[in-house]
Amino acid sequence: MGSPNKGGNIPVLDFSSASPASLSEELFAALRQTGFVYVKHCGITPEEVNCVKDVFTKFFALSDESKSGFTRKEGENHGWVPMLRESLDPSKPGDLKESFNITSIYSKGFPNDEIPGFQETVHNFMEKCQFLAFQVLKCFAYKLGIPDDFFVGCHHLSSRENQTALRCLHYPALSEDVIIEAGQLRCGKHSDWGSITLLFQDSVGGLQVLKGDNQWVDATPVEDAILINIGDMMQRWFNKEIKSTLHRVVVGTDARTRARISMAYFVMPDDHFPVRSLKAIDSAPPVTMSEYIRHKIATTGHY
Ligand SMILES: O=C(O)CCC(=O)C(=O)O
Repeated sequence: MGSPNKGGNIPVLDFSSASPASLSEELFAALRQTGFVYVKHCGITPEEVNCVKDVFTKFFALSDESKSGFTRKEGENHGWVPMLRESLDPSKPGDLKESFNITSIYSKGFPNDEIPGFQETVHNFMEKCQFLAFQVLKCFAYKLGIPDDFFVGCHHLSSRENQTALRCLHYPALSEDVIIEAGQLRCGKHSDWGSITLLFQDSVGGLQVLKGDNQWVDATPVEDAILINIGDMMQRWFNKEIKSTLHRVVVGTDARTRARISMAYFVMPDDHFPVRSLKAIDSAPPVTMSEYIRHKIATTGHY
């Protein structure tokens, strides 16, 4: 089992030292605790992470006028989402963040003129994420004793019938003229909707996870480690044996002086694949990712 300490409240696993069978057991045991696990040496290097972070940082440094040419369109997920536009927890004021979502490398709207190599850099990174995601999905199949490729076979991550997305979030340092309202967050509390999420944080911190005892605990960043968490669909496949945990990003005491950047690769099953529990017969009825996204948009008011 990985070290329970270095990630604070979240276990840390080393992917390099484990056989597929032990990796599957360790991953599952770690995820049972909070639905989150840090992984190290998992095939994506810190240099590769920095390279893609760099092109997103350049994008966020453009003027709002330049960025507005890439604004996310109604009914789509791809594109730029300005500060305060979303409140992932609809009961709170707008989130103090901006983001750039990439739904597919074939989407239209990449700032390649402003930032040469943007699309290619993002594409290469998404391929790396896809490889890691498949490795993790195979571990889950192993754990359930079903064919290795069961989950991989319903995650055609580069297809137009699949909503898997890379989202870079920028939490800018908040100048004095930005009023921080009572209860306002960097990113409101929510669970992720898909199968799993790969999260790349920097060293600033602010991410919190809701534990079983209803306490918010810090997901303290671990150097060169990637955070993996369970989404609502994987929770359903496992009949809640592993949880899709609520999480949020709070406004840190240094928010006026320090910016934060994170990147989340949201892995989703194919739009029309019926997701039902693989553990029990009498569970909730199957749901497809596209039905679930429609339901979430209707109930939360945003994509
Ligand atoms: O920025 C983070 O650390 C978390 C972002 C997140 O939870 C999300 O975009 O769903």
